Amino acid sequence: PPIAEGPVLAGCEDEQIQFLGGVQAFGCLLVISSDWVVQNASANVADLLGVKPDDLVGQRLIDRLDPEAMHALRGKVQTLAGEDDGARLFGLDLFGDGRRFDAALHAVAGAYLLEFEPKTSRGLRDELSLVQPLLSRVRRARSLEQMCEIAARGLWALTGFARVMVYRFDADSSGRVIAESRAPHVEGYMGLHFPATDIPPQARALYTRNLLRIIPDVSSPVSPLVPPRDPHGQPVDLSMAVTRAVSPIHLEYLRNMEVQASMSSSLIRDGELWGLIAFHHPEPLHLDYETRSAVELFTQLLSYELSLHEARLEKEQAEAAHALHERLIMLFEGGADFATGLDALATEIGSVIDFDGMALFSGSSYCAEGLAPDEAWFRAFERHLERYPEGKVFCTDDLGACLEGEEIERHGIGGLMALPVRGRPRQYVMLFRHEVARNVVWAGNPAKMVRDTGRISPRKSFAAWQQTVVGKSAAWTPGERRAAEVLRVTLLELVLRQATETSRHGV
Ligand code: BLA
Repeated sequence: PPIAEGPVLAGCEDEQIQFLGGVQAFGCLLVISSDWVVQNASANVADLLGVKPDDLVGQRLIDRLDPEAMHALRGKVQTLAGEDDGARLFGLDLFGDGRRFDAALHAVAGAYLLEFEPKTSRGLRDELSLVQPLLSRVRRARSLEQMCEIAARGLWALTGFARVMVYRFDADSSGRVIAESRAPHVEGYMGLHFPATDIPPQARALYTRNLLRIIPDVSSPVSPLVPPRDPHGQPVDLSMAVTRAVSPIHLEYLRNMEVQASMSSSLIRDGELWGLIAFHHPEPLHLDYETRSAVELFTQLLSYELSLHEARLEKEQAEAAHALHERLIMLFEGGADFATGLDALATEIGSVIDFDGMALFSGSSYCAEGLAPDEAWFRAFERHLERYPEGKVFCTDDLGACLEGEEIERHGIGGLMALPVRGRPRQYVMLFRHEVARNVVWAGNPAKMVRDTGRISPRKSFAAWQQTVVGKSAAWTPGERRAAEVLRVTLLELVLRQATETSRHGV
């Protein structure tokens, strides 16, 4: 599909989102020196404290805050050991006037970030008490999809956001909505793919350190820091700040999505960003810090459960690959050749590796089933395999790139594995996968989707993503690659046995 021209979106990765120098309207930020003097204040202290930021800068915090609150803050500072450590205080009477605030403290380059936002708890419910039962439900789920569905539904009910999605990154950092819970009046994004550029690398890196962010209102004004720089003339690093003003490009994106409030929390596996839980609302929506912390805690626990689940799957897959070896030996040791047993072979391999079609090439004969090209295609493609080391599984999820500049049709194939099961003459078992772009459809009604005038929007993202995946298939997982190596050895063994049998019987 054609993508509307617009300013080139390259350079997304160059925006230094930690140095944007301001905060959102929902909270204030003070940069405090190690001896508790205010170095910088966000301009909106005027609204929240009735003090001009200039009048705060240079003052000792103790002259401004309630002594008890001050004591609590000092106590928390002692607990900040590592770089990205933070401390949170909920319901603090910061000024001794009965107004309650939620506060965050982070260490940054010899100073502290102190942030506070008025407590807006919706009252009666204790959100933390909801985390445990939700987690139990997640644990009882049978599949990863179901775990994510339960999580999305639970967080939808807990937070009041109109659309809650579990978004999973692929190996190329593009991503897909794998679970969604939403109000009937908002568009569904379930199953949609988005290109890597929608969440550029510096944002992904930041989100592995700072695990939750909220934009309660995309149209609210940004409050700059006063003065804009630290005493050394450097911009203040707001990486860990809770109130950090976000990238204007991203705000434009959200507006094009007709999203007025957004929140996301990071799903981490082995220190890497595995995915995000993304929250959208068509009107402004602020969740207080205590509730956000419950969401963040739940997301961390969910990350852990997802890791366990994937580790379990990988183990099962390794076991299945081993069992496949046993079954294939039993199935074919009688001497039945693969060509006549192709159905059985496909079923067996399919229990361990996902594929859409299979072919067998044995020097003189070629047979195929499912999504598989004909023998002429294979003959043309064979040159690629011949350049490849003999004893190794050839594997690609980007057939388009493989065949670039050649006259060979793809026939809707995006990925293939070729398992050499004999040297000379070469003999292969081939597994094929669909091109991903053919498997996906835009779930919403494109005409109804969004005002498509902005230069970035989900509609265009999706189109852009579709273009990037032409000629590609879903990635072969590490488990599948390992299984393919085991399988190759099994098949080789069977071929050798048959050869021995044949020669012993003098055929
Ligand atoms: C940030 N982009 C984000 C974030 C999300 C997405 C979740 C985190 C901030 C938040 O919670 O709102 C993207 N949101 C999505 C996607 C879905 C969703 C894919 O709900 C799918 C359902 N964005 C672009 C382009 C650029 C870009 C072209 O589309 C670059 C020019 C940038 N996105 C961008 C930047 C950030 C971002 C810079 C970081 C915002 C920040 O934290 O300051």
